[in-house]
Amino acid sequence: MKMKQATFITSAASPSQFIKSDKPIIAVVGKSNVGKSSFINAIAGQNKLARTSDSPGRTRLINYFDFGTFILADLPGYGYAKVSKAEKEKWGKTMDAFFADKSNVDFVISLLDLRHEPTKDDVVMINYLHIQAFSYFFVGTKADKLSRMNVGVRKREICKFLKVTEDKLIAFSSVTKSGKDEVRAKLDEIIAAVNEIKR
Ligand SMILES: Nc1nc2c(ncn2[C@@H]2O[C@H](COP(=O)(O)OP(=O)(O)OP(=O)(O)O)[C@@H](O)[C@H]2O)c(=O)[nH]1
Ligand SMILES: [Mg+2]
Repeated sequence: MKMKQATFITSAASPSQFIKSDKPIIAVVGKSNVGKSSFINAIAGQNKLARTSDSPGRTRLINYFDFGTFILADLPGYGYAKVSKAEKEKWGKTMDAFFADKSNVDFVISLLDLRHEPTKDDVVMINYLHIQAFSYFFVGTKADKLSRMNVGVRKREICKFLKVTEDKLIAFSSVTKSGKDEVRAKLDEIIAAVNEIKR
């Protein structure tokens, strides 16, 4: 994939600020701290495009990034216990509004921590995507924290747990950039498919 330098487009705090585009809009979802912003930076090959943080709940808005041939939307993470009830409700409403209108999103990348079994919140999110008939694939983050053998083991276990075939999950590390070529190849496929539909 030839890729121009990715750029920040805008942040959306509410539905009126969601963007529309002729380019495929690909949403990155996952629990707080799973590595969504780091993933976006790794794909862009830029360290400071999306803000990352050691403390979960950093990304509170939908942040959009233009990758030239497609747009990535960095969604606020779910499942962060220390967020207030009011804030959780606001998050839920924003997400519902985002996914309710198919012109907001063409494809979803669901990030899971490769080291662990998907959480209850992960399962809720994935079921939601499934029921709403979204197209998605999985990225297992923090692969650098596992041995090579365990990457394979965890990949198989998570796919079994989710009842999906292994081609649906790419093991990834924002630290070593392992899995980046695979993700880019997958993105190429998605972009071609979405453009076919959008045209
Ligand atoms: N070792 C390792 N650490 C990672 C990886 N990806 C992210 N991290 C670390 O995990 C923490 C959270 O990363 P973020 O990218 O900010 O996570 P996020 O999903 O955007 O979090 P929120 O915005 O809070 O929802 C940071 O300390 C990152 O450095 C990875 O592939 N390997
Ligand atoms: Mg983030």
